[in-house]
Amino acid sequence: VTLRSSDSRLVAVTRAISPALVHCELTHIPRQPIDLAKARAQHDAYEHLLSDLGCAVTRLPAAPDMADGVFIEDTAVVLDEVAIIARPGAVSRRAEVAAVATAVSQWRMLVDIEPPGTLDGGDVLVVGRTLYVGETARTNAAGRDQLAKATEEFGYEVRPVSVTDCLHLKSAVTAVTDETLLINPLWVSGNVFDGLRLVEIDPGEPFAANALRIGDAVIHAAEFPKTRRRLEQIGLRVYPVPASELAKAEGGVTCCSLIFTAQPQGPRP
Ligand code: CIR
Repeated sequence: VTLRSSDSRLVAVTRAISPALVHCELTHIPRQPIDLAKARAQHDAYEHLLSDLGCAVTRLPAAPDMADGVFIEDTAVVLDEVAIIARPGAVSRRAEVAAVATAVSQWRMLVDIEPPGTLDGGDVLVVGRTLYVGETARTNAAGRDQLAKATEEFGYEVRPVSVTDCLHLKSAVTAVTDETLLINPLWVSGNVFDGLRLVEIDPGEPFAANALRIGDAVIHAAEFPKTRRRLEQIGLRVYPVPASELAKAEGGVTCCSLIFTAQPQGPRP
């Protein structure tokens, strides 16, 4: 794996799986039994892969009363210059942010999303200086406006994106290179992403649009081999990880980490 020089010291913050995971929030899928031991083994393998791909992994402890705490992506948006501490749309998840804010404050200046704003990190897709933000039940207009205000001085622009039939924007579309998105066109329209190359998921694998890019490697759930082949066909190096158990909690591979450069960067000249 070749990491771009700006990525040369990547941090991945993760959070251990809570024993309460079986009581997680569910919106679009029915509740199924989750094998906690298997979920933990899959999560461990995911962390090992992050480490093998060059990330320094910091794992926060689980909180027994925070069922969805493992889905740490939703609690913050960490940019090169600043970290936005989210205010999750699900009330049950609001307590998750405190420990994440404390951890991330080692690396970044923090800005909090305040009421009445709500924002889930899973709704924010960063492509260069564009922040595509899902219009979902979890992220409202006030949350998007606060994100825009906190980041405009660094040259970012927020673009709202409508999303249907899935939880978060990044359930429907993620970036696999600087200029390529992996997309489920049934859940989000590709029209918003002008100038970017779109790779569609295999239609038989609706949850396959969630991929996690680390440098020029792509982490992808092992349950979606047909979509994986599409990524390999355009020359990407895909690392499949078994992710079946957390998928039953409506989580994917991006959800389980916050990835950012160790060195904060100032505004561009
Ligand atoms: C929730 O509903 O909040 C969790 N059960 C799943 C969160 C998944 N996070 C993500 O897609 N970023």
